[in-house]
Amino acid sequence: MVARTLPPATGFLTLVEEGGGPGRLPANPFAARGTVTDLRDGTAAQPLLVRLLHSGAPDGALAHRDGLTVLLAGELYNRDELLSLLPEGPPSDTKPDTDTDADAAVVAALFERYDTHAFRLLNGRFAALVVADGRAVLATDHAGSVPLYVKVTAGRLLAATEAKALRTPFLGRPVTGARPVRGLPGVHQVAAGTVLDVTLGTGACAADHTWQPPRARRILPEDEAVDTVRIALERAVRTRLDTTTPLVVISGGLDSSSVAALAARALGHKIDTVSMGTPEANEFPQAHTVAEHIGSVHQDITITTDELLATLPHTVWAAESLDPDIIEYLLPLTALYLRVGGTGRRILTGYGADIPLGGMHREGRLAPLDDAIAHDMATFDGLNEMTPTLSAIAGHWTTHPYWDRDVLDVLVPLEAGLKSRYGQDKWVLRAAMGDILPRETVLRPKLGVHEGAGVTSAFSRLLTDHGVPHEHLHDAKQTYVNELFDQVVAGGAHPDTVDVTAHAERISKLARSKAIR
Ligand code: IOT
Ligand code: MG
Repeated sequence: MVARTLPPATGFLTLVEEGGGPGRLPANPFAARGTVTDLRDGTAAQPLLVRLLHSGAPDGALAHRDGLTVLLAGELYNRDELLSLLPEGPPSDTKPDTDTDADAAVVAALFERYDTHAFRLLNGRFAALVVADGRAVLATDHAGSVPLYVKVTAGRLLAATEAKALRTPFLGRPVTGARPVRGLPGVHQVAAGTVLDVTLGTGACAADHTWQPPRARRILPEDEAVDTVRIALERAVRTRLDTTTPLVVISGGLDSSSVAALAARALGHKIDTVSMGTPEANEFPQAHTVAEHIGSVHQDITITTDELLATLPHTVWAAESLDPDIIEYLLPLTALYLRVGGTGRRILTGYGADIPLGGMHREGRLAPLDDAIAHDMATFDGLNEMTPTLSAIAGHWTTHPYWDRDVLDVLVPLEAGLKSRYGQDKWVLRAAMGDILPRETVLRPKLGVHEGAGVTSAFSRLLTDHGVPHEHLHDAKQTYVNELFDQVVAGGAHPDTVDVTAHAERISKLARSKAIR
């Protein structure tokens, strides 16, 4: 079998019509790069038009079973567990020359048995659609890490992994349990860890949670906590690897270095690592320490401030996020993905570790630390910080082991005293990785991606240089991001056509006039 680096599909756009007119898919381009294939599927009563975004082997993205069609973008990380629930063995629908246990086929078999509850069983990074018996069921993974958008009217449903793909004139009805998208009337985002059950005839929707972040905290002895974290993370990294050489984006900090070290150990051969810096700041020496320690083939990439800022529109275009802080975190990663080269790489990151571990929270007291964790776990939905589209604009697929469902179920509920201990933040992770990372990496304090590479200063300076007063900086960044969103997501403009400097000038004028008032 040919090594499959990327999932069978990394995105989709689909139209389901009750009664089945000929129907047409909107022609909006995806931000994600890849081969696009249009297919007609479903039944005569419920024809399904599908535009798949894939890397050359889309067969596994669709599965059928007794009048049921499953469409899946992304991948599952607990296939073995799931297959153990299917005593009749692996699903048979797929062609003999493809994986017999293609993820979509596993979902189809589980759906037949468990209906929507099937999605409570899955640990993965996916957006899915199931069409059966007058219903269209849409689901995201526990973290909504592959965004999923929908537009519904009686008898018709459009769904896509990018909101911009759903720019169409027809008016959608309000969708219960899903968030409206700015500037795209009728378009809603399916919530994280949610399954949305749509009755096609009426367009009525019912949402149900498949996962929620734990609120209770577990008290564990140090050793047990450390072992549990190590085992969970090891499994999450292992299931995210295939037979190809992965690329791990490392900052030289604890989170990403841990992923790289575990990946290198799991594969038993050299992996690739890369880190980015700007001419103003970088953490290259720290990254080199890690690369040498784990024996990776390492590359440094320096990205100029101008190049970084020029990527702002691409970051909003890819992430479809309206949060200026998130855009700031994602900006250097977008620029890095655009520069790593190669085709269709499988990229692992340390993204998200700081959320369940409270790594961005810099004071030792436990109550505010646990509050910050509870708050961040309750507010991540819709920020799209984990979206695979960020790297898909360069044709790559990312996956984030710390946001594996089972890793979160270990990390989030650990009592705060295991996260902040002996004067160290993220103590339990440091202790769990002590034997496979250099001592200085294990002891390094946290630097955010936006700090280590001098990114905050770049975005801020773009605005302050144009006269935005400091006290209006955050507001100005919000307006800046909103307007970018209006152009490249809601407006359908290509990010290359956006002049970031002219945009900054306009926003600055606005901010200055506000400051005067
Ligand atoms: P940070 O933890 O610095 O970076 C996230 C990941 O991006 C790293 O684990 C690493 O894989 C990659 N990365 C960062 N810097 C570099 C670099 N210079 N070169 C190569 N790869 C790099 C923000 C942050 O500080 O990221 N993200 C936090 C918090 C998110 C907040 N979101 C929320 N509250 N909803 C995080 O947990 O990742
Ligand atoms: Mg981190």
